[in-house]
Amino acid sequence: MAVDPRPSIRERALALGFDACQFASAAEPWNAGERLAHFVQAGRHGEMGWMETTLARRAHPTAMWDGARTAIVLGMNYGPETDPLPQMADVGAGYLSVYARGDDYHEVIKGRLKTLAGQVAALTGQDVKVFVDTAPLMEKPLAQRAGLGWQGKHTNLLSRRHGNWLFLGVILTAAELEVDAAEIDHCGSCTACLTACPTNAFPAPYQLDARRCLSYLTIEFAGPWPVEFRTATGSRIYGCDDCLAVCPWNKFASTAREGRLMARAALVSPRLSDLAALDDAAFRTLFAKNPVKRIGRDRFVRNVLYAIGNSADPNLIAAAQARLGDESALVRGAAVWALSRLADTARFLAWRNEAMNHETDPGVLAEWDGTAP
Ligand code: B12
Ligand code: SF4
Ligand code: SF4
Repeated sequence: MAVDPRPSIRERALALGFDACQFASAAEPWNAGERLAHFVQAGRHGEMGWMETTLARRAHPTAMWDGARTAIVLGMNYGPETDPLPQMADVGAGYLSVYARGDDYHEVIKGRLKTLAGQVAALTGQDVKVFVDTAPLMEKPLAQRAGLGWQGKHTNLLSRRHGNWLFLGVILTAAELEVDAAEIDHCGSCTACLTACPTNAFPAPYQLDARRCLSYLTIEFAGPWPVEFRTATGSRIYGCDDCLAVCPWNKFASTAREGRLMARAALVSPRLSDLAALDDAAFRTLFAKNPVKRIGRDRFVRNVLYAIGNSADPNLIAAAQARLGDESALVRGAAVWALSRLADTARFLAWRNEAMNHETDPGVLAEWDGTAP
């Protein structure tokens, strides 16, 4: 391999729509595997049993493919047009995380990674393997090693160039290519992501307990949630962006240039009443080619009903009532919970109106103890 293939690989990656393409050793040892083992031993993966069963292969790229020498790490920017968090003020609307508002990124990235991998194989004459998310490979530490960014205190990879909105994908190759310098940590004394988390999911900076994370609960967790998290989820019905969105490095972020990752209008602030009424066919149609489809209708409607319970909007009582006879026990249980929450709200409003009618001292409103009228 007389000519350095990296500039050509990078150029092709950018032409395929990736926003970053850098190189790291796939063979050098690291401590990420031990940290992953600690995460799993502490039970922080919750019901994601596949993390346990693939632990040995996940520990290091060579544990999965001992021929791997270089990792080509790709990033694709999915930056939103505006800060998404203010959208949660819209009572009656559900909040889908930014990554789930367009086409499924696995589908967007996979084909392009394969195309690029074919080109890498042709340029280097060496074997390649392609990974995006579902394969047992730790993408974030590889991306930090390749200099794409650093793992922040919220454990995601962020960069000075793209902020927090970057999907990752990896190609492993048997070719020994020159590598880029690893990125260093630029979090400094900031703790914005840690304090923004609505469920205190960070036992320490740089560590996440997935069992407390709303992204895990809304997407990965199959059953009824502990009540503590039902109230904390607010209107978040798929994923969560709080720790990403509050990060000050987003001031350097730009809007996604890949049209398929941009938000579909129907998935920004969708009405909770419409979502609660989705049957399986309507759910599949609304979320065609979108990542939400993966969790299935029942789990999604469970999330919607928790959000309805949190809405404090008596207009949503009918939407929850309509689910009391649902075929899914998970959905029925969530509907009962939503109605009990809304009943509290309705009783409070009735009590407040009563108090107002009697020209009661407004200070009395602070005395509501949940029992009157
Ligand atoms: C499992 C998983 C989840 C789980 C667990 C998340 C997690 N932080 O691990 C859940 C379901 C909660 C999840 C949520 C999300 N995910 Co996810 N997820 C994954 C997956 C499949 C594996 C990640 C993994 O191995 N986790 C295990 C832990 C142990 O690994 P880790 O975070 O790297 O752990 C490091 C730190 O704990 C650190 N550490 C531990 N102790 C200490 C101490 C010190 C001092 C230091 C410095 C470091 C340190 O070292 C560990 C090893 O690097 C990856 C894809 C992949 N194959 O890598 C996507 C991935 C991480 N997810 C992604 C996304 C987008 C998300 C969400 C933003 C989606 C959303 N909006 O809801 C949230 C973010 C939540 C969060 N704060 O992390 C992207 C992240 C892209 C990026 N720029 O980082 C990935 C890479 C998918 C992709 N291909 O783009 N996810
Ligand atoms: S995604 Fe949400 S719940 Fe999960 S750690 Fe970040 S802020 Fe907390
Ligand atoms: S919010 Fe602050 S601590 Fe968290 S990742 Fe961003 S810079 Fe680091």
